[in-house]
Amino acid sequence: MAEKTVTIERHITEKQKQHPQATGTLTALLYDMALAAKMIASQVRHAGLIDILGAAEGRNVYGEQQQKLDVYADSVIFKLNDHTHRLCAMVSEERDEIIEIPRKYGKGRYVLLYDPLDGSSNIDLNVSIGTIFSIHRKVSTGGDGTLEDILQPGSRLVAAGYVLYGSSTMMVYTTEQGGVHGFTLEPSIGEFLLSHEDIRIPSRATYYSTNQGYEKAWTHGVRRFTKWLQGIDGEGHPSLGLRYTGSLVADFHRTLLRGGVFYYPGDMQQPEGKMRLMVEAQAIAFIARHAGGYASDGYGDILEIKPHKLHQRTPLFVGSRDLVVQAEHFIRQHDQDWLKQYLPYREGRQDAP
Ligand code: P6P
Repeated sequence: MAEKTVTIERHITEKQKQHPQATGTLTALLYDMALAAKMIASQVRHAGLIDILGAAEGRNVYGEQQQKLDVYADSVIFKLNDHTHRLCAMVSEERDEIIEIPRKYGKGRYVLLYDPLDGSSNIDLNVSIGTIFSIHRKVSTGGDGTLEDILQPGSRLVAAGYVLYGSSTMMVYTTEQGGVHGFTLEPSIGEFLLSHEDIRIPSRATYYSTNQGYEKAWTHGVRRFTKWLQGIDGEGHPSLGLRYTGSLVADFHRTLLRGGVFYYPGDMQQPEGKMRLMVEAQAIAFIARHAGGYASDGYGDILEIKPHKLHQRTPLFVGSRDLVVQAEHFIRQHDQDWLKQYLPYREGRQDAP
């Protein structure tokens, strides 16, 4: 745990000073994501009460038109970023198309990709939910952002992070310079304070995390991998406990801090899996890599996948490197039929079957 009192703003600014060529644009972008996190957290905190306190005609306690929280979170992030002249485009899990920067505002040289409120189906169960974001550098020559600027491999990301709305609100971010840092919101002063400096995934795993309710549909290799994690199949691996919340950010955050592996595999019904490559998996994989971990789709490094469509899905195995590599071994050994279905989709030679 950190001893000194450092706000996220000061941390981001001090990191920027280490790069004289930095213009401060990325710093301001990250700062705005921290502001969005505070605004979304304030609504998430009393989400469960809106139904109790909400006015009869569907308005919330402040007389505002009651919005679904994920729509609200999406609009907060959009409105904080559409006019800042820092972005040339945005991509949201909530919207089918590329989000253009309104004509009246100047275009910048970054692209912001985000899942505004991941796991929102858990809100009325009071289970932790999260926001996921990542930032690519513009590569095309024109002013407006294009698919070329967006469909870049995760290895080219400039920054990525998530916000976890849990027992406390935490924001975790990393940049291309490396280092993964966690900040906990002190609500009484509205500041994110450094609480987890330079997070490294522990080499000793504690949990595995997956929805084992789908085991019947899993491929043989994924089932063998799961038995190996439980210490049932194969010699020598200590059996791990199972933890699963059904909220990616919460399950990944635990994996980041305690070690282990989270996985949402592809299967023969849905070879491409469920996770969105551009607005979920790339960010998670970038953070995992900078914390000494690894993220794979079961075939190879998530960060090396060349995206071919905006809402492309991917299987996801992420956490302690040795465990994720072991998953790849089991899949290579036992799941050639699944690979034959999935690889054409991964390479953009065919859409999801
Ligand atoms: P399942 C939430 O809907 C989500 O996208 C992730 O946050 C989570 O990891 C996954 O889906 C849960 O899916 O099928 O286990 O409910």
